[in-house]
Amino acid sequence: MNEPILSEVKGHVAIVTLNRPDVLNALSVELMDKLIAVLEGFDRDANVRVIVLAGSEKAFAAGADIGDMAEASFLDMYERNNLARWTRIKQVRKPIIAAVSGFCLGGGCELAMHCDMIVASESAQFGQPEINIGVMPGAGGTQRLTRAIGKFRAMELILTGRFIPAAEAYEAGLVTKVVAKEQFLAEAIRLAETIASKSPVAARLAKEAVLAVDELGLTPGLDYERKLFYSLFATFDQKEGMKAFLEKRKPRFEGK
Ligand code: DAK
Repeated sequence: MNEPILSEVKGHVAIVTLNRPDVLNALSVELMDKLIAVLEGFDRDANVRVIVLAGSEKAFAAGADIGDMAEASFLDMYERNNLARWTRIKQVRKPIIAAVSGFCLGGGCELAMHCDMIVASESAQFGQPEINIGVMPGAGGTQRLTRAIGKFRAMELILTGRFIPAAEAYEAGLVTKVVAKEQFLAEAIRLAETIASKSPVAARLAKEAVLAVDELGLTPGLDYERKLFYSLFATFDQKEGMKAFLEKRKPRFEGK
């Protein structure tokens, strides 16, 4: 009942759910540790090809647990080394789709931005309201939000703490798609199933190449992409995918 992370596997899709409804899924240390363990477990599980990370209809997550931080000193925060936890989420190699409804704020928004796609319900609200409690984003919000929506919009959200509705987040480029409130989880799972029907090894390498855009300039990025592309010719899935096309049948990808 009090388990902060729930998970299940349907076919090749793992569904991970944040479960602290009383506090709008505030990201406690315990929740984060369990979330990382579950994500890393699915990353190793050969049957799982795509992960959906969801909250509830009311909240994806309203941020880090303020109760955990309110009395912390500089040294407490430094010693906790929370950033190492977030780095482990960044290192998950399988595609992760955030299924977002309701509040998606602070660390919650940063968690959604660690995912590879965001499916939002029309009732979702995004924001980095840390400024309202005397701090600023600490898990990548200044960097990832700015990359997603540009300096001038990110600056306004981060400096005012304003929440934006799903439609505005979509228009700004933060969100993959917006769907009716009743549909957000089903739609995220549908998208995951579509991706899971492709070659899982090609999907993982494509994710790696897209994420490299944040680290590399254009020429090294193109070189990196080309090397990953060539490496796929060592896989069964490339042979199967191209053969199936020529034989006018559906491919049977095996992830090898
Ligand atoms: N932490 C703890 N409890 C929270 C919470 C949070 N972030 N957000 C909501 N709650 C709790 C409320 O205290 C309340 O608990 P009870 O009073 O019922 O015991 C319950 O959830 C329901 O909330 P409200 O009564 O406030 O509900 P409303 O609908 O009136 O308002 C709200 C919803 C989302 C607008 C409001 O709850 C709110 O403003 N929440 C705080 C949002 C926020 O400031 N988020 C940013 C937190 S700071 C780091 C990485 C990341 C971070 C920090 C460090 N490192 C790598 C070092 C991230 C920091 C943050 O996210």
